[in-house]
Order: sequence, then structure tokens, then C-alpha cells
Amino acid sequence: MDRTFVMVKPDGVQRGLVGEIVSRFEAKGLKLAGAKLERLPEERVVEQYREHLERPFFPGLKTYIMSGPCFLMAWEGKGAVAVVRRMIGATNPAEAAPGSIRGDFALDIGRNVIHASDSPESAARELGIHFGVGELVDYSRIDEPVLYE
Ligand code: DGI
Repeated sequence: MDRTFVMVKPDGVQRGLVGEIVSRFEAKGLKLAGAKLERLPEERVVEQYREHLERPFFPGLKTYIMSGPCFLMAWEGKGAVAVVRRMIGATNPAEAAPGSIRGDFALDIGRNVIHASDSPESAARELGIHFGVGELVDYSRIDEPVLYE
């Protein structure tokens, strides 16, 4: 099964959106394979966003991500990476579709509530940055036999 890395950013945690966000992924049928609330050290923020290191917004992004705890998750299911990206919506919440998490809960690209991996390769890389092998658990959802063809 496909796995993806998802992170509620400090604005989402501080606004009390963790439960709502977890509920959406659970209701979709995805399986929670790992989760933790954590203040990210600088090295992991830099590693997470390494493709943006030279961008003008990077210093502000780093300060924001380190400003409070993030809620880190691994979600598993058929096509999980693409499914979750659609559920979180466009990077700029002003353009994110209503019904998506960014579309429903955010206004500003610099405070867009949530991160999710954008490809299977990114998912593997990002899960490796944030979770140890023993932190991801294997079990079955009781509804799996009716969730899948
Ligand atoms: O994968 P995404 O989070 O949807 O988007 P991304 O990988 O292009 O950018 C990572 C984060 O960097 C994004 O969630 C918010 C921030 N960001 C991207 N472009 C801008 C930006 N922040 C500001 N302030 N301005 C930008 O143009």
C-alpha cells in the first residue's frame, strides 16, 4: 500500500484543527500508520524544504514551521500520495478548492495549515526524515474488506 507524509503546521495545531484534519483522512478510508506532535529542529526543516533553500520566502517559512509544534503523520492507502494532495488543495489557499483543507481553513500562502508529500519519491524521503522505522506501525482497519474492490 502507498504511504504518504502529512504534517499539520503550527498554525493548524494552534487553531485546533488537528482533530478535524485527522477525521477527514480517516473518513476517506486512509489508515493512520504513524503520528506525533513535535517541535521540529532546524536541520529537519531544512531537509524537508531543501528544494526551497534559495527562495526569498524560505527564512520566513523556516521561522513559521519552527514557531510551535507540528503534528506529523504517516497515512496509508491506495494512491495515498495523490489522494491526500487533492484533499489538502492548492498551495495558495486563496486558490484552493472549497472542500479541500486549505480551501476550507486558510487564506494566506504563508499560513496554509498543512503539508503533504507531492510524489511517492518525496513521501519516502520525507517519512525517512521524520519517522524512525519502529515509529510506523502495521495493522488492519476493520473496514478494509469493504473499502477496496
Ligand atoms: O507542497 P506545497 O506545500 O503545496 O508547496 P511548495 O512545496 O511549493 O511550497 C512549500 C511551502 O512553502 C508552501 O506550503 C508555502 C511556502 N511557499 C511556497 N511558495 C510561497 C510560499 N510562502 C510564501 N510566503 N510565498 C510563496 O510564494
